[in-house]
Amino acid sequence: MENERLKKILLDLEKTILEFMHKHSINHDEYRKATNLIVASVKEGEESLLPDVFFEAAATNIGNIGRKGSHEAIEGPFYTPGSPVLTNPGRLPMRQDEAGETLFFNGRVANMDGIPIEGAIVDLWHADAQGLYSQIHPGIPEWNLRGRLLTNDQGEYEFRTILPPPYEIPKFGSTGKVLAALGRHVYRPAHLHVKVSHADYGEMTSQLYFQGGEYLDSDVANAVRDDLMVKLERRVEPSDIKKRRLEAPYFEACYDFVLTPKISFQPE
Ligand code: MBD
Ligand code: FE
Repeated sequence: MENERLKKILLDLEKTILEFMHKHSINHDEYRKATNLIVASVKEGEESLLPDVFFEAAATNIGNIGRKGSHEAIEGPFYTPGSPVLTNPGRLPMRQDEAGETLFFNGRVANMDGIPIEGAIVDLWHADAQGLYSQIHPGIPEWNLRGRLLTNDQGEYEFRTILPPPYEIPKFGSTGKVLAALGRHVYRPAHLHVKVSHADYGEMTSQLYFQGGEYLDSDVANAVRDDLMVKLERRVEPSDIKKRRLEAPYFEACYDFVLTPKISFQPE
């Protein structure tokens, strides 16, 4: 079955690319430039970034058609499994002097009947205040701003972290060169990446954006959806600040996840 689908898709892909080449009279010089760009993207470590910027959102949108739980979002190129397991509420691993404003990210995981799911794993990762990801960009502690925790018996989770800025795609790598040729900017709006899983439910990948943020209308990866927006609440009340044992105002953002039952889905 799977091999039949694979064969059908590969044949159509080959046909589509050949038609495209004839349509645009792609000569050998241009062909080699294109294959060299792909080779260069691998050398630069952009082999996931390049396709993800252009095509991952389409795959995710197709997967969301008819989905009953919370909509999924692109994983992006920078997920690494096996991050530290934290207590709940927990604080993402960060440097002593980690730059950025404090953010509490919390919410609830429930099933489609609204019943809270205890023991769901919430796996969070995001960029630091410079827009850089640990394990991808050099000089950052291994698990910086990456961590997992388990929901409590109310299905609730809470992370303490810092507010990430918009993400800037490297301008001089292969991905940046293609974007420059297209006349596009290289930014993604600020976002949090998250995966939610539980043995009895289907794993989901999400990504959350902050209402009012920059580049929401022009995400270079075209992956923003209304149902992935969170409101960033700025807490300035002294009583709130004291309750959190902080010295300065902080941000809070909330998002609830709905998981779907585990089913094995076979595409045609
Ligand atoms: C990211 O952080 C990201 O999520 C995507 C899709 C592309 C580049 C960087
Ligand atoms: Fe990202």
